[in-house]
Amino acid sequence: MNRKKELKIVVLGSYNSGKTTTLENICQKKTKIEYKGTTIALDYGNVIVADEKIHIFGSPGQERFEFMREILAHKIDGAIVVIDSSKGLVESDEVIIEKLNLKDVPYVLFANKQDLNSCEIEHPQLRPDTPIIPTVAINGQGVEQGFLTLVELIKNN
Ligand SMILES: Nc1nc2c(ncn2[C@@H]2O[C@H](COP(=O)(O)OP(=O)(O)OP(=O)(O)O)[C@@H](O)[C@H]2O)c(=O)[nH]1
Ligand SMILES: [Mg+2]
Repeated sequence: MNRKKELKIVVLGSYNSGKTTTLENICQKKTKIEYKGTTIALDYGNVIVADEKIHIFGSPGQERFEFMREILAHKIDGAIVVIDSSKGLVESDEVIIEKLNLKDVPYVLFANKQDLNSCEIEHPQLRPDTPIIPTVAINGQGVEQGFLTLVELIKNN
């Protein structure tokens, strides 16, 4: 059977950076599992781009759900790392970036919460060609364009 490959993308990043809000902007169909406003298991949504289905999993940011991030990041085609620009790159973001580099997974960085005061985003492990996309997930600014940048990156990988 000639079945098209479907892509799997995961949304990673530190606690409260805006991962769930970002996923809600990308996907027409979505669901989330939260307790008191924080993701406790995962978010899931999908979207069709150029006739191709893309599955998107949003990870929980809390440290106690590290095991869930490992499960969700299994066999991914690409990743969005959502950073809270008012805090900059925090330690858990650095761990995520190092793991993505090791696995050689294409990824983009969403420098989210651009409506707040932003810090500089720099880290020696960050590949110099990493797309850094300024976003405001609460109103969708930059999100779709950033997502399509990642899809393009995956296609050219
Ligand atoms: N000002 C501002 N607030 C935002 C932005 N994006 C998200 N938020 C807010 O930040 C808070 C956390 O957003 P979530 O999308 O739940 O963040 P998360 O990364 O999924 O959080 P966890 O699942 O707990 O790690 C919410 O109150 C959002 O409304 C943004 O671009 N600007
Ligand atoms: Mg969340």
